[in-house]
Amino acid sequence: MVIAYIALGSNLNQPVQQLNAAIEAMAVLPQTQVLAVSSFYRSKPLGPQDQPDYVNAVAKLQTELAPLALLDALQQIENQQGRVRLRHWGERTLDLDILLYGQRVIQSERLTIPHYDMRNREFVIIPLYEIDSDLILPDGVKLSDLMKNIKNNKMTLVIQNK
Ligand code: ROI
Repeated sequence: MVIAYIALGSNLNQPVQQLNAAIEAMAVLPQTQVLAVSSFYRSKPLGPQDQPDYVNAVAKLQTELAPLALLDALQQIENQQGRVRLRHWGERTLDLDILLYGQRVIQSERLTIPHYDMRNREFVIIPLYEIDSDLILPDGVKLSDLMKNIKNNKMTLVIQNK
């Protein structure tokens, strides 16, 4: 059993419903339980600004799926929900990114864990901190220290404390 954290993001086709459907789909994955889900936050796009705001959240899973099996399962959920990606760093119906997989560090063709940019993204750090304020990354960095680096949180709450 491993604890994995998944970042959810959407800015197309009713983002709140996209996230809720993704959480329901993760809850019925084999050998997997959803232990917690953060609040939903509205965030300004990282990338081109001429796209809608995002809704972001983080889910905490307990799973027996191996990292690549979990990735396959998450990509299947993205595809089931009619994933559209219109351009690089552009709008998308659903993104499910593995942020952390236990304390594992993985660098392979398909997977980089921890997520390469998670520590710079307030729409990841803030919901993650809401779920597990005492989390420590595999390199020893404390999530609480990453929280201190967030200068002004520009996000707004969409749905509190799912
Ligand atoms: N920007 C925000 N605010 N939230 C996201 O989930 C998100 N996802 C992305 C890019 C295009 C980098 N920008 C984002 O993939």
